[in-house]
Amino acid sequence: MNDEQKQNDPMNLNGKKYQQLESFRVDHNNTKLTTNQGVRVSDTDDSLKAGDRGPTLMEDFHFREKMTHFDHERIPERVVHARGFGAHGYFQVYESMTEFTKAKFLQDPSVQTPVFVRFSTVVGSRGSADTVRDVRGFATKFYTEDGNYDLVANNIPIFFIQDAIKFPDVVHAIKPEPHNEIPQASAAHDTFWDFVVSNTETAHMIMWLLSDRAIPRSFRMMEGFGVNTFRFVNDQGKARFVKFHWKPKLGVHSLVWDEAQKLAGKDPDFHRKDLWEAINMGEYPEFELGVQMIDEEDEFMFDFDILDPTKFWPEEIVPVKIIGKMTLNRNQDNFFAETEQAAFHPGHVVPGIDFSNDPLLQGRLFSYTDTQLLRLGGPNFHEIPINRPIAPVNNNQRDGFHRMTIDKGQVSYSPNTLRGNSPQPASDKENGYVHYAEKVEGQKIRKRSESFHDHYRQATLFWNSMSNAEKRHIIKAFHFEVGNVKDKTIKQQVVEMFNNVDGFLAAEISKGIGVMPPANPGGTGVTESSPAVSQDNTIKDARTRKVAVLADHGFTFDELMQVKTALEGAGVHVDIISRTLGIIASVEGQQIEVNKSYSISSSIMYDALFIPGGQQSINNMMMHKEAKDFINDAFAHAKPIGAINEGIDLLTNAEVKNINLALTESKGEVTTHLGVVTVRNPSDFEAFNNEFIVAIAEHRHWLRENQDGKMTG
Ligand code: HDE
Repeated sequence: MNDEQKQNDPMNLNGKKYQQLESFRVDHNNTKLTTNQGVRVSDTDDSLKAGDRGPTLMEDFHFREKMTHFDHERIPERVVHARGFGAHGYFQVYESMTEFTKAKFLQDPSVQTPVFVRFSTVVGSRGSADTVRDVRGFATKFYTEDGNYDLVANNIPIFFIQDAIKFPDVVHAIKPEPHNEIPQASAAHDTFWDFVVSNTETAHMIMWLLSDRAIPRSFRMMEGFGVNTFRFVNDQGKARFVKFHWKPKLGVHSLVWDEAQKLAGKDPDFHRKDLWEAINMGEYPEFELGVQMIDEEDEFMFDFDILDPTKFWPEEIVPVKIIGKMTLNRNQDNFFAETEQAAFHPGHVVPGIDFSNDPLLQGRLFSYTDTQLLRLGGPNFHEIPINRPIAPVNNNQRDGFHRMTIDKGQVSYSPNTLRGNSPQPASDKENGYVHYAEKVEGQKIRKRSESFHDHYRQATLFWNSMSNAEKRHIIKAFHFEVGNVKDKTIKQQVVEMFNNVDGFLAAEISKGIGVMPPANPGGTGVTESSPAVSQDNTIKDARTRKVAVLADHGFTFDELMQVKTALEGAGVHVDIISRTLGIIASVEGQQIEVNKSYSISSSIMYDALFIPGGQQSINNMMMHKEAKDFINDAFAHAKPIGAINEGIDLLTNAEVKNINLALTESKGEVTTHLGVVTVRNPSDFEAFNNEFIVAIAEHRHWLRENQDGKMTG
């Protein structure tokens, strides 16, 4: 069965959801224009007037309806995670998880469970940019045969605060300041850092937020984390604590800050476009689902509280068991109907998945429905196509705004005799949801557990786990974020607060923000690290990367084509970039089409750069600042660069002069230095292509950055 047949197979859950959505999809091809009442419209360009220069008439029902509908097109944006982008796909478990959970969608490896995923930023408005420094949301709705299960995750495994009651405070602090609505989609302002220094539980999350994790290269290259601690419960009623992970098959990769800022202006849709295009090209993003499990008996075995959402469970201590894979293989048809109207909820669980007493999770369980009631205009948003379960829905809930179901019969209460007490509660055996019978006792008290009081040890653990380049990026991020704070006392307090994490870090922060270093170097004394959290140790894969090829009239055809073919063979995309759109001709006269001109492209939109030789082509490019900008940006952003013959001279002519290009003078020898791959007079291109592809897979070549964060050869 091919993918399409599978999707249409009614026994297949994946196909079932698609079919369900199909009945709501309308393409409007070859139709006549009508009103919402189905009345055909004869003219939609002129309102009904008393004379062709006269006033518009109230009785113009088509005008009134068209305008009223338009006036009401917008709904409130999400109070957080307003900017998002969704895609459809399916999930398949690798092997039965019956030992750990009775969740049906985790039992049978042959079942494809349909999913809808919405990726998002947290702070910015709906129209803000994709590449801002922020946490990314990663919410997945599984349409399981037992009802909908939502895994409402982020790309960072911990959170700012320990108790949900502080959520309105942290969000007010990080959103634009209320008196002037500045700045948009940014944490680099006084109120946020005032909140940080006043709430030391944020320390660990700040380390992640200022790391490369918060400027992902692509939604396809991010991890997802359920953050909160949940429970798996099996059919014997045995429970285990569980944390959920999504692991991208393409590895975890990031932009650099300068690039992210420039992209926010040049291509604010960078991430959504990347996802949309990848799916359209059949490069379906894949994420493996992993779980960390802790037995109930081991709850207190760790030097952190496993219910504290400002702590992660280091993978080296609690391994991640990979249990299945999600494939995103279908773009939405309509952004509003699908992405915008999707409603996720951490409380949407199915039998086999239960909650813990994590105080952040407990509060989340209230918030999501509450906010959706307002955003989606009433209590019936579960009937919106994207939110409908494929499992049957039967209950006595009735009426309310926008009710779609026509509930038949006179009975709408329970228990009843008139309809044989239907719908009847289902027993445990019939897979009725029975909450895990955790024993709880305690005094009613507004208090934080002592076990939540350490705010720094894991922040140090995270810092210790970073590579030198990652550490440099964190320090530079502090310089930007706190450098933008106007209140000097807050800046000084930031240094004091992060001195509790690491003395060197605090001293380095102080250097860039104009305040005193800490009097005495501090720290927690934690020396361990967790290699799994460093992006240095992630999957390195060239597939789906994008390479810009700079060329002009008079390029060497063979050099361009051989490299292009090899790159495409490795799943890498190639765009020919030149001064203008149209055709360019090689030295020998062969013609190729330019994909992008300098005015509609930029180095920041690509992962790597290639410059084939050809004296005339290079001479032409030397006259153009845009070609040099491409090279200098690509070099500064630590991107792989490939050049052949005269192409190397263009590198030297730009600012890549420190690099030891002399090495490349030796005939036919490929040289790779700091991610710059060059060769002169190659006898064949294979060695060059291979090294260039390895350099692309590496993603970035951080050794180019010296200790000051400047570029060096
Ligand atoms: Fe959310 N969060 N959140 N959150 N969250 C919302 O629900 C909330 C938290 C997350 O694509 C809201 O429908 C509270 C952690 C995602 O539609 C709101 C707390 C994590 C999305 C809400 C948290 C998340 C939301 C806003 C406790 C990672 C976007 C709109 C402090 C596990 C879902 C909405 C989508 C959205 C409340 C913390 C993830 C206001 C009270 C931790 C991915 O209900």
